[in-house]
Amino acid sequence: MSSSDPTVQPVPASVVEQVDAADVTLSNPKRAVISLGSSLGNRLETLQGAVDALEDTPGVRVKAVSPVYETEPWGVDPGTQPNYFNAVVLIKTTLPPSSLLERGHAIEEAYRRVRDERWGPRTLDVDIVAYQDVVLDDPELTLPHPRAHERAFVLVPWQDVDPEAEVPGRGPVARLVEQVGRGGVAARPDLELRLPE
Ligand code: PH2
Ligand code: MG
Ligand code: MG
Repeated sequence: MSSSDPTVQPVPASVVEQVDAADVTLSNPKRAVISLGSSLGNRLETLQGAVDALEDTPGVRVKAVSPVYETEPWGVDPGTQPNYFNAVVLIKTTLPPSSLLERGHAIEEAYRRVRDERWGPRTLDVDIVAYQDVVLDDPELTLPHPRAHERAFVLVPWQDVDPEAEVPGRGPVARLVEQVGRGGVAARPDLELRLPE
């Protein structure tokens, strides 16, 4: 049925406005991509806890959870830190990026993450990798994540859950995976994260 269908009556402007306003807060969720990492404690349990905590967040629905990868710590001298478990989660959310960031930090806190060393080992890291196609350079939050496009531990699981994905401003995830390679990123098919019901 097209809008020129003579049986379709025009909707009064006031109703259109109300519907639009409701749309923004309730029925117009945004896509976001979250990277999870853990290198201390029970890494798998921690990642599952983070997935569940995201789903328990009002205004967040977890749509997909990637396979688990065991990854060499990036950004530090080889052999000086334990390996990470990494995964990527696709969500739909009505939260703005700043609230999502806050929630990510609260989930990290729940796992008693201490931030003493940049790129030090951590029980849990929750990073917003991308939010829709938003490009944002704010001191609090850079979108997309400023290093996502060069990190196989983000790109490889992201490609698994969304093969067509693009890093806003950087190009297709599949091409970036080709560029950075899969070194230091090993699938752990013996491990699995559950998609919350
Ligand atoms: N996170 C970092 C620094 N280095 N290396 C791996 N393999 N996985 C991570 O999640 C990771 C890292 C800072 O957030
Ligand atoms: Mg990080
Ligand atoms: Mg972080």
